[in-house]
Formats: sequence, structure tokens, C-alpha cells
Amino acid sequence: MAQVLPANMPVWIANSTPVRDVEWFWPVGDRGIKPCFNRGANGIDGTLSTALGMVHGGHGVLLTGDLALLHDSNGFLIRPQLRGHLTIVLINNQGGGIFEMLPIADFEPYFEPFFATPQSVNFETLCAAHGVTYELIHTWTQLAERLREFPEQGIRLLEVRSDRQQDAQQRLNLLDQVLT
Ligand SMILES: Cc1ncc(C[n+]2csc(CCOP(=O)(O)OP(=O)(O)O)c2C)c(N)n1
Repeated sequence: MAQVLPANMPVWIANSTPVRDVEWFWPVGDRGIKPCFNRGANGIDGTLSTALGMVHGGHGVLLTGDLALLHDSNGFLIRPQLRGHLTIVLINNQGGGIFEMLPIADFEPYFEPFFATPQSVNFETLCAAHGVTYELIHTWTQLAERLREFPEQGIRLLEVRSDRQQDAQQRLNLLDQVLT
């Protein structure tokens, strides 16, 4: 995203792992990308509606995990009144990836149902129900192409599927390289 988003693009970054990954890994740039987020209580509530408010009258991107998006999926109900465009980059790692970084992740059978809490929502169907354009992203090239051009109107969801455990391990490896 840092490499391909058009200049001056507003990006709403959801709480949980997205905001941390952006903070840790988003490179410094000179294209005036406008990162926006709500820290403090760090809630994952209201994420979609807030991003829609941000783009109303213009356009922008929401970077979010699956649970944060689902928490506020009724935010899609405003789509007919939206003037402008929102592209959602959904990192679907089937639950709360952030908790994979905690010691509790080693404690099954409790971790998956009580902490990771994977959901079974089909995002393509959810999008269809709300008149939201959906696309499953398979490659970085495909994602980059989509993030270079933006429609004028409506909501578009780009689903990027990932593996929670592998992500956590890769993040730890990267942080290890940066911090040592
Ligand atoms: C309103 C609210 N409920 C619960 C939490 C606790 N919580 C923090 S992160 C998180 C999981 C978020 O998962 P997801 O949005 O999929 O992001 P990931 O960490 O997988 O990237 C939860 C439930 C919270 N921060 N806010």
C-alpha cells in the first residue's frame, strides 16, 4: 500500500494488528498519504462507519482485520447515501491475529474459541447483500493494480486471506531483524 497508493490518499487503519503493522513497517514516504486511526481505548467497534465518514465527499481506503470489519458490518447500510468511494483492504486471517502474539496462544483448546474467535462469514456473500463490490486478491500484483485506480462512487472490498500463525511468526522474525 505504501508503494502504490495515489498521492494524498486518506487511509483509515483499524485497531488491533493493522495499526501496529503500519506503525512498525510502513516506510517513510513523500507522497502525502494521510494515515488516520483511533487510538486510546483501542476499540475495534465502529471501524467501518468511521472510515465511511472519512471518505464521504471524497475517497479513501480502509485497512482492517476481519473481526473489526464484522463488528460494524451494519455500517454497510449507509452505502446508498454515501457520496464518494471507499476501498476496503480486508486482511482475513480468520479471527484475532493479535492474540497469536500473546503467551495465551499456546493454550489450546481454549485459545481458538475464546481468544482467536474465528467467524464463518463469507465476505463475498456479505458484500452481495449490501451491493458492495467484492474481489478476492490472490497476488501482490493484483492488489497493487487495484490500489492504483479508484472508482468515483460506492464501496469495494478487496479480501486478502492470510494465515494467523504464519503471520505472527513472520512479524516476530521481522521485528527481530529490525530490533537486533
Ligand atoms: C469493541 C472491542 N471489543 C473487543 C476488543 C478486543 N480486541 C482487541 S483486538 C481484537 C481482535 C481483532 O481482530 P481483527 O480485527 O481480525 O484483527 P487482527 O488482529 O486479526 O489483524 C479484539 C476482539 C476491542 N479492542 N474492542
